[in-house]
Amino acid sequence: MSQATSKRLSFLLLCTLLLVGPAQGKSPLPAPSGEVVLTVSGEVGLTNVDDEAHLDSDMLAALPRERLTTHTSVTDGPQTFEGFLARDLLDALHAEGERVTAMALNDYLAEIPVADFERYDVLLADTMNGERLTRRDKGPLWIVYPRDDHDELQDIRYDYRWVWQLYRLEVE
Ligand SMILES: Nc1nc2c(c(=O)[nH]1)N[C@H]1C(S)=C(S)[C@@H](COP(=O)(O)O)O[C@H]1N2
Ligand SMILES: [Mo]
Repeated sequence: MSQATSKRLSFLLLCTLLLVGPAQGKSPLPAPSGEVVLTVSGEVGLTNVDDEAHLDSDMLAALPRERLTTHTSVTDGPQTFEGFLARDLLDALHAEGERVTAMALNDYLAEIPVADFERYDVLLADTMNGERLTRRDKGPLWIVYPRDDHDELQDIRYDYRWVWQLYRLEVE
């Protein structure tokens, strides 16, 4: 099987898993065919490498796309982000836990209650103002809260959860 064919196939498999949803029970996640962007470990129902979910950009692109415009604590003026909801990712992987530890390429980490993702449309953004976030600048993924929509999110207690250069989530 050519690489393009197997890439296409794993993409279709993931779409099927996402569409069929949790009712179907545990099914193996297809192996990533491209560079791994995000790894989810811990209490995840669907895994593909040992007991972790290793996700490439095609697999992440299969999640419903969301857009969010908000101020941030590190930029001037509102910015428009695109990506997928943290909630949709955890649902798609059948991940169940109380909190996630979000880990960044620069060794920063933050603990985030999963309740945040249920209460708010928290985005795992891969673009800002139409430009893909690169590892040099806040990429591959940036956790973005809908700060402008909820007064309580405009608070230092939430700012530290906006992990940029996100590459790993541990669900506990
Ligand atoms: N990858 C990464 N994400 C991060 C941080 C960091 O050092 N590295 N700092 C956090 C903290 S403590 C805050 S308050 C916000 C804003 O950080 P800044 O104001 O220091 O730029 O980003 C958060 N996300
Ligand atoms: Mo901070």
